[in-house]
Amino acid sequence: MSIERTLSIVKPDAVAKNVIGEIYSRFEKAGLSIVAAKMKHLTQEEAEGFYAEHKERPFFADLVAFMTSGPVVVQVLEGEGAILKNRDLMGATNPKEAAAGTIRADFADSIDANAVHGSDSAASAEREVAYFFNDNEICPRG
Ligand code: IDP
Repeated sequence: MSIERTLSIVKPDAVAKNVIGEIYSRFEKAGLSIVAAKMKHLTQEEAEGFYAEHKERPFFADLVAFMTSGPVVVQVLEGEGAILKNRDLMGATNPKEAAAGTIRADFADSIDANAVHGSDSAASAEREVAYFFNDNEICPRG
């Protein structure tokens, strides 16, 4: 396994529940480092662009409405096998199907409001990190 970077988002439901720190703690305890972070309230255009691959899906409008409903925290996680490790920490998309102890099992209420986003492949991670961060905003651990 090699050192990877992945894009993570603490979604509006988790920000509203005041569990940013608890979610960050899970990343760090799993050996992932937060190497870039920002809080922002996504615009309609930013959310639509980020989820462009889902444009034709029936849930697209709801997804964009949810992601723009309040502030999010966007971060780059770095570490050994970071992409898969973060997906394992998150749990299944639908929290009802998420394994016990995962972020979505513990903090998500529904498939719409499911607490976190994480890149699902190396190609997605590269696109998604670049979507939110310039190279000079990323502070790798040396
Ligand atoms: P992921 O976030 O686990 O990678 P994706 O399939 O990439 O899941 O879907 C992106 C987001 O779209 C999900 O996190 C969820 O919020 C939303 N979503 C996915 N499938 C559905 C659905 O069937 N109904 C409503 N929302 C959905």
